[in-house]
Amino acid sequence: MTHTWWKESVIYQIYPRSFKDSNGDGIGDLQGIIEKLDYLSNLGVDVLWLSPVYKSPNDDNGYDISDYYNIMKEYGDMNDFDQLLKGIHQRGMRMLMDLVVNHTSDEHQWFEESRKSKDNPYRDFYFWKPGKNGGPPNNWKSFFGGSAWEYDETTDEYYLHLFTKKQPDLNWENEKVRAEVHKILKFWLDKGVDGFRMDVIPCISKRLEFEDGDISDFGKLIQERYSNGPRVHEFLQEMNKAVLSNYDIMTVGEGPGITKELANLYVGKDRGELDMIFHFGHMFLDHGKGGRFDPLDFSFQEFKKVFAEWDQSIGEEGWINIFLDNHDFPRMVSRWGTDGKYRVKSSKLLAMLLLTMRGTPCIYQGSEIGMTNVEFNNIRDCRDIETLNAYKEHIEKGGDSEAFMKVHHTHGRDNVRTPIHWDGTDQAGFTTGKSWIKVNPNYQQINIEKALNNSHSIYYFFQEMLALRKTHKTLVYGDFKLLKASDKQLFAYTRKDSENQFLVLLNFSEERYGLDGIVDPEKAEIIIANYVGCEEFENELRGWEARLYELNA
Ligand code: ISL
Ligand code: CA
Repeated sequence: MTHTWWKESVIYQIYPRSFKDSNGDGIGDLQGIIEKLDYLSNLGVDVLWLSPVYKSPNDDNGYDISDYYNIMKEYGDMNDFDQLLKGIHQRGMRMLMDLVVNHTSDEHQWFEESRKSKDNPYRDFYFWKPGKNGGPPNNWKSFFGGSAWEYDETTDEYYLHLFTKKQPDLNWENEKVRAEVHKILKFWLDKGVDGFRMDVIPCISKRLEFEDGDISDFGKLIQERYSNGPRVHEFLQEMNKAVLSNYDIMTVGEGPGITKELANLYVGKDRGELDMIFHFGHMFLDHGKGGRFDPLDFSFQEFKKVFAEWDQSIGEEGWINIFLDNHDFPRMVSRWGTDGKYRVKSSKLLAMLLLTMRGTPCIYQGSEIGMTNVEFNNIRDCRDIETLNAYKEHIEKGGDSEAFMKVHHTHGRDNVRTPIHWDGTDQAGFTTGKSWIKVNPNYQQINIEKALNNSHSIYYFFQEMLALRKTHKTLVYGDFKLLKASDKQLFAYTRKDSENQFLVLLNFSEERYGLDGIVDPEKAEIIIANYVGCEEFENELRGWEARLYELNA
């Protein structure tokens, strides 16, 4: 397998709005990130991915861009950006920008022109259609509730928006649109950024028949109607050839709707498209037909199977990301671990999982100290447009508020968007003012200052795991083999290449787990574990215990 810096890197995702506020307005900003660069560099991550920092009216917290060449006022200006980029590079790290080009804001100048008249030169930058039988052109639903079409009086037509109505979809069929996207890429790459995370990239090519879909199953709708459209590979290859291939960068596609069977079409080494994708195999496991607010049970075996099957499908051909949470999903410890008594142990266990699989791992801000989901008792405390829309729909259908808030607590996006806990002072040290979204009340117990003062903290476990991944390239490139696939408690696998072999044992339970026949103490040496003092071999794993062994043949 070819070795590259982007396979050997670990990404850290920053959600700028909630990372660190430098000027007391309650909103995180670029100077706030600059203040904390040493913290990030000491953790040992290589690449910082910034969720969008471009000018935006913030209907979807920056995922609705109104000017791709300017910085959001609340975050600072281009000088701050240049300073940030320089600070990142000075510390030997790299920066990934978030590229959101499936749609723009409705306040982008292109859309403002486009909606003016049917013959406006920008009309074809978006999808406009006449209504059908007094309603929208088809039955497509937006990711965030309601129809994916919005009626616009000025020209008596509907425009397409797969996300909110303030996020109209760009028409990639129009080569002027593609040329504009190439120009944006070039602008930021020439500034020196090191790559892009591309938002909902499989959705850029639309199925122009605009056929009705099966809206009773949202996952299916994404796959059959929204993702992997007929020209997506052509568009990506064109973009790669025209711009990306001229730079030594890293490109990461966000891939809702990309199945493991299709993945190598995007990331196969000879395809000339993307370097890697975030897949949603595990992230959608507990989403029912109605999406995230229609939760489903799933088994631990299914969870393990996702990783094993994806690894197999990608093989030596392509590359993927490994992630357990991000700004769109609940906190990893609350979701896959447990945020009660075993919070610290299970956070470390998940850190081991994240950092010992094949793929480029991505750590979401705050998870390195085991931040948890947040109890929002009142919808008035919620900020996410997806949540607000879903709540409204739920209540209109006669649903009960408490029931919704319960699901929100385990599935809503605001869980991961509250401020980072820098210390135990008021507002968790995030701001000297008042935060734009509530602070998780557990900030006195869980915060970075405390973590840095405790050598057994989750933070230092991450740091150690990151260092191990740097030292042992087998953990990056080695073959992944799942053991005991049907076991209901143990996640076990080996990573192996011609140089070395590692065994990872993760006990996903409070119950003990016997290791007879699994490890031969004569042939296995513990490299790191999440219980202190388990250097001496013990033939069972304790609650949420995680061990990494080096095996000698
Ligand atoms: O979270 C999802 C659905 O509830 C995912 O299906 C989907 O990947 C996600 O909504 C797409 O995410 C990206 O694009 C959105 C933005 O709101 C997200 O924050 C971003 O990550 C629109 O730009
Ligand atoms: Ca600020």
